[in-house]
Amino acid sequence: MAHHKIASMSITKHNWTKEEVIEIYNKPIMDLLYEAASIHREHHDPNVVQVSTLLSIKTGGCPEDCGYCPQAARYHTSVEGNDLMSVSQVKAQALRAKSSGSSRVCMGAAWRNVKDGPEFDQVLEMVRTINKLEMEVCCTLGMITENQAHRLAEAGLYAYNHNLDTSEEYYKEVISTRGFGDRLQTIENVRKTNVTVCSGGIIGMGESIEDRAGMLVALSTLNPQPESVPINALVAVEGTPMEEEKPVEIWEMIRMVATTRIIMPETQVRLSAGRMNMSREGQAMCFFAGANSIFAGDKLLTTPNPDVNEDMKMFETLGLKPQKPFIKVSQPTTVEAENSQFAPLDEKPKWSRPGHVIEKNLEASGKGKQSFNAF
Ligand code: SAM
Ligand code: DTB
Ligand code: SF4
Repeated sequence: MAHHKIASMSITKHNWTKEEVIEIYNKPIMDLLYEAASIHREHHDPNVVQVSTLLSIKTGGCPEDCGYCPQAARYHTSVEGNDLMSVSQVKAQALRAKSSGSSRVCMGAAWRNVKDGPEFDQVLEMVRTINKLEMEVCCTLGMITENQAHRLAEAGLYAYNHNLDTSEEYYKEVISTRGFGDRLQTIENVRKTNVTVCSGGIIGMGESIEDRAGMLVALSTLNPQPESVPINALVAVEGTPMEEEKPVEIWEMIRMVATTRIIMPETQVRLSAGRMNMSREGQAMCFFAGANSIFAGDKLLTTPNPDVNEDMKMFETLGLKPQKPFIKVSQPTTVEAENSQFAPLDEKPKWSRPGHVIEKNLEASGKGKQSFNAF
């Protein structure tokens, strides 16, 4: 049996085409689920699900115009901005997350990109602190340079999250303040270190199946493929340009998860934002289709998420076990600030600013409303 299992191991393919991915996505559900579940159990324990806790260490006031995001300063959402959290606050939250079964803390900051200075130094200290708690540490801080990636790696960062979010074509309809190429560049910068890459996207933003496939092609042709791929269903937040988008159907989520699993067999596929709208049965189908990670805790970054006790009850019902930390990749060593090999370079990287007009974004922003009225 064991021999058979090894002989049938699918080899990771890095040249998926959009047509091939669309064909997989559109398979009859029974065939799609069977194929995805089979590949899933060749590469992972199907009864183990990794649990991450999100922590918004710097909320709101972001200068970008991402059409889905409640934290963009230009949209009128109910998100209240906060300054960077203290290291001791972060430590307390990480300990809470650990005791509720999380193996990873993912710290998010509403930044366009990281700037060298006291705030980044404070984030590095948060990374050191959480790594010393024997938890995997992930950060999502916007664009970073190679030097900043090395400094995060030295502090003991396990993963860096930077989503492609959608296809290169549809990206232009969602964000005008940076380009798709900037995302790829940051992922490349992370790849120069031992930090693992977490990159995925959002469905339900009005994109086509072709766009979903395009995003998956962009992710799966990265070599190596990202160690984790979050699949988010849009949380349509009032005040954002996407406030009126219809919630995605559970079948779309199942298809997206299954397709991701088939084309990226080794990756941890994370069932991310949008679980508030999913039944347990729907989520179970996603786990069967190859999702093997979730965000736990009653809040994502700014929007609600299922209660962690309810999630643990669901795990019990389904016979799922939370994954222990450092199973896939060993724990990084933390280098203290005073022993760092990488001094800040105070670079001024040339991230792009396409600046094209996205009507929906303009209308939703305060400025847009004023100029709209002026006509
Ligand atoms: N500012 C950094 C950046 O954009 O990379 C990090 C934080 S940002 C909030 C991280 C990710 O959250 C985005 O790339 C997007 O995939 C996801 N996200 C933001 N708002 C969302 C929403 N309303 N629904 C689903 N996912 C969302
Ligand atoms: C990811 O792919 N999803 C998370 C995490 N990475 C940073 C964020 C989801 C945010 C949902 C909207 C909110 O709560 O603000
Ligand atoms: Fe800012 Fe990130 Fe939100 Fe875009 S997704 S507005 S960069 S916090």
